[in-house]
Amino acid sequence: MSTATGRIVRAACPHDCPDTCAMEVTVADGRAVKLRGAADMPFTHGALCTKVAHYLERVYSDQRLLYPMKRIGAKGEGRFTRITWDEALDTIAQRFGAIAADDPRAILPYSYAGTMGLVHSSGMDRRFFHRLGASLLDRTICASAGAYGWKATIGASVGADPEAVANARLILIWGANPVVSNLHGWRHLQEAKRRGARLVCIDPWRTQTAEKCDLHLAPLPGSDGALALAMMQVLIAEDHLDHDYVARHTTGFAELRERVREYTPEWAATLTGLPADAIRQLARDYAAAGHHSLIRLNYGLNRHAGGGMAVRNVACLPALTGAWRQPGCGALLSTSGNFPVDQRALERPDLYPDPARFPPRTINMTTIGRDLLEASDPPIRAIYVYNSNPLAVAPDGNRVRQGFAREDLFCVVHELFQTDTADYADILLPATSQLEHYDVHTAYGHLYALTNTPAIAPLGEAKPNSEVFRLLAQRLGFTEPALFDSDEAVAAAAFRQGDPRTQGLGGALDERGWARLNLPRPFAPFAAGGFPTPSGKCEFLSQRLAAAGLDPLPAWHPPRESAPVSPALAARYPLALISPPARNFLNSSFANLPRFLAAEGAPRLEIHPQDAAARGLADGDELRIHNARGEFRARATVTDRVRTGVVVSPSIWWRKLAPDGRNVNAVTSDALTDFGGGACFYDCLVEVARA
Ligand SMILES: Nc1nc2c(c(=O)[nH]1)N[C@H]1C(S)=C(S)[C@@H](COP(=O)(O)OP(=O)(O)OC[C@H]3O[C@@H](n4cnc5c(=O)[nH]c(N)nc54)[C@H](O)[C@@H]3O)O[C@H]1N2
Ligand SMILES: Nc1nc2c(c(=O)[nH]1)N[C@H]1C(S)=C(S)[C@@H](COP(=O)(O)OP(=O)(O)OC[C@H]3O[C@@H](n4cnc5c(=O)[nH]c(N)nc54)[C@H](O)[C@@H]3O)O[C@H]1N2
Ligand SMILES: [Mo]
Repeated sequence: MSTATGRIVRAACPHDCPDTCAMEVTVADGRAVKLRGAADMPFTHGALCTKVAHYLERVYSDQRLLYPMKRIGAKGEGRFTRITWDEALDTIAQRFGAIAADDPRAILPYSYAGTMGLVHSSGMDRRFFHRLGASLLDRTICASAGAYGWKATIGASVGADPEAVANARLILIWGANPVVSNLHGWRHLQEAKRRGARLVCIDPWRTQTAEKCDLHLAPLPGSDGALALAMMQVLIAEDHLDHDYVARHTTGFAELRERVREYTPEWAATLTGLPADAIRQLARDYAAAGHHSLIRLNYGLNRHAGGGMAVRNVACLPALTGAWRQPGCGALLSTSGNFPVDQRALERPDLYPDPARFPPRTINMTTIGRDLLEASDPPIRAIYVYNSNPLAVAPDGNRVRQGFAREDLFCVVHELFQTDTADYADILLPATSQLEHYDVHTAYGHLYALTNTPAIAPLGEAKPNSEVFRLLAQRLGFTEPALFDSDEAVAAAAFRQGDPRTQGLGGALDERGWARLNLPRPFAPFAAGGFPTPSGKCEFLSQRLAAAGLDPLPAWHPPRESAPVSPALAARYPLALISPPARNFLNSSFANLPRFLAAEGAPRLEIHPQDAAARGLADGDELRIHNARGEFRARATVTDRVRTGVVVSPSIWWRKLAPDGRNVNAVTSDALTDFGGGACFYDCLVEVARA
């Protein structure tokens, strides 16, 4: 398409967000001059969020890395000198080759979701590291606990159709802040509200979302599992059940009834900090909505020691009332399981060279600090970071920093910007932005696949992830054709051949950049059961959990750092700290650019007036937030948006841009969740004092 003022290119937002927007980029004389949300893409609906509406400021930022560099200062100092791509690639290939000759598992790829594109986040990168025989990375830092709990119950990451939610009469927004982190999903929730639905927000913090709901319930962090158990207890004890749905489409109801018998609202009241009456009323309201209720979860409730079980407990609720029967009703955590991604074809785990000599070794990305310092057999000798900024985002940040500071660690960072992590690189490589490379996207908050067509040439000497791996494969003497596929060929392998959900979408994807999966509209996946579990039912009782040595039934898994579990710790560090997304940052992305820094101001800590008074703190005070793991500084916002006993620090700030060179992850722990080996970012006790 072209217009008088330029050519229009169809793109996709690369960022880690449920909304995965379709974008239109206007290009004139080789420069992107305008970027907006695609008006014809139903979910994007012509609008972008406060961050990506200004994506061109990111693309053309004077902070962009434009050529390869090598370190000349100490690790962490951030002093580099320009080198050629040949020198950079030769150095990496030589070091990787030498280490691999001893044991390739001493090399670790480290990546998450800087881009969610399949080619550049789970395509050529995976193929290269599989062929190298490097350590495998378990990508747990965000959603693995909740995904595990959900899948144990429902079977796959499939739920209510996000475009049909206006059909619901009662919506529980649970551990989610859609105004900030799912803006386009919020549009549909608002539509439900306009049509008379009642919105209830369940969040320890009075967020912008909570303010727009009819009711806000503020449970203590990590107590959602107890709240959901008590709701089940009321539904069952008062017989608010869809008996037909329960009989036909669930397993283990009798065992569940037995299990929840004692989990009364009175029991949950002390754990959640909510009045028993409010819990009972919530359950009765949920029952009264019948088949027309929706639970919109996000991952806020899964960043706790019991986060996997909490999501499982919540996921049981709609099968009790039969709410899955109605389109847009039931529950929604992620839609990603609707996309028939062919991981074996994309990632080629079969390229792993010698499993007999080097049995595959997996490193959990959440414990990267500990692993860099302590892993043996073999120790990590080299790390290649791309699509991630672990120095800012990984928990137990002091140990992460110590790990990356190891003089004997060979560190490659491929980045658009000189992040906190980049400062520790031996070789720092410049990456392309989304406007400079080709990719294909699925989504976790809607049902559309997207294609991203490059709009402009790479800036400076920037290269896409895939290209660097092709060049390294060549230098290491690898010959497998899969390591040299073009980006378009990798993308073509992304979806399972012959799956009806993606059959025939290619044309629309090429021309228009987006296409809805071939699914009924509206899509009510479990209206007649058919859960993708081993039993084909919603599994109150899970044989798979039993086989894994886990409790097969819903249960109460308390937060690790809480008064009941760790009274001595809670006496020293009485405040529960959560650090959810700041509206103008995307994890640590955008947190280096002037517009977004100005909008967020400074690192802040919200604290209740009573907790502030008890410590002699006033609004605007510079605070020291600390526990046994570390400390960071933030400015006090004294507000009743948080309940007593809870403090909130919107995140994720770059540590080097903070006056003390630290951020919130100095105090978070690298403990793992009950299911899925996830991170416990919001399971964190601290004390606060004036700095
Ligand atoms: N603007 C913006 N958007 C984003 C992101 C961003 O950084 N900025 N990040 C993206 C990413 S990677 C993700 S994973 C998603 C995250 O999106 P969400 O999962 O929605 O984000 P979270 O902040 O983790 O959790 C949402 C809410 O859960 C609340 N919460 C914390 N602990 C608990 C608890 O124990 N129980 C309950 N009920 N609620 C709790 C928090 O206060 C927060 O308001 O958003 C994506 N979108
Ligand atoms: N305290 C606390 N910590 C948290 C969270 C929290 O809520 N509180 N949230 C957690 C969650 S949900 C998540 S998902 C993680 C997020 O952790 P990350 O996925 O590491 O997210 P970002 O901080 O956005 O870092 C992504 C980096 O990838 C780079 N990048 C973007 N595109 C490309 C590309 O094409 N190629 C290359 N090579 N690089 C690229 C970006 O410039 C950016 O620096 O953080 C977790 N950490
Ligand atoms: Mo995330």
